[in-house]
Amino acid sequence: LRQRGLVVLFTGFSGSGKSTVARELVERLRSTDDRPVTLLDGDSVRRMLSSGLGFSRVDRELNVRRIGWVAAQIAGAGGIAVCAPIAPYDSTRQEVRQLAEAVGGFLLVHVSTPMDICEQRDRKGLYAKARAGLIPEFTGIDSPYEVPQEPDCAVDTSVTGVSDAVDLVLAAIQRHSGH
Ligand code: GGZ
Repeated sequence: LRQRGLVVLFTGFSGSGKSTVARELVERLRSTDDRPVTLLDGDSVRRMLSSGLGFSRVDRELNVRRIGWVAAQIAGAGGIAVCAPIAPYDSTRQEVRQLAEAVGGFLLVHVSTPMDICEQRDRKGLYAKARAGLIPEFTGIDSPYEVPQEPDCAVDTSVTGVSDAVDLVLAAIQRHSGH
């Protein structure tokens, strides 16, 4: 009998470390789990699946719903989908949870790095641009981020290293699958 599939949805600010932790998680899963693993990163999804969408509430919801649908297809076929959009709206995250749980498992991982630290890091210079008014509707500045109240796992990359963060996510996956 084939194992059940799984959707792992990361959520957190730009620059919180979602992609870094998600990429490392994918590597670790590929060497420890029999199931095929697919990464749906914010960047590649925006380029390949959601090109043309902006950052209004409606567009973000549509983006995250598309990710959720693809992820549920993967989970339905017995795979693991690791997704790393900002996913700022609770209702959309719940929708993805419903879709995923109907075909496999679902875990919400909050990358809870505080926004002031993401802004201090400003790896891509986006916060500076947003503060200067060059990027409208920037999450945490003039677009909301709804903090998840009951994530399955929370990691703050300003206090936890990437490898320890991945350990915490893997432990949550173990708990979730009941061993
Ligand atoms: C937030 C933005 C914005 C605005 C461009 N607000 O650090 P990044 O660059 O690589 O990650 C951010 C990414 C967010 O896209 P998502 O698809 O993950 O967002 S959502 O789940 O809300 O649909 C950032 C960049 O795109 N970016 N403009 N206005 N982030």
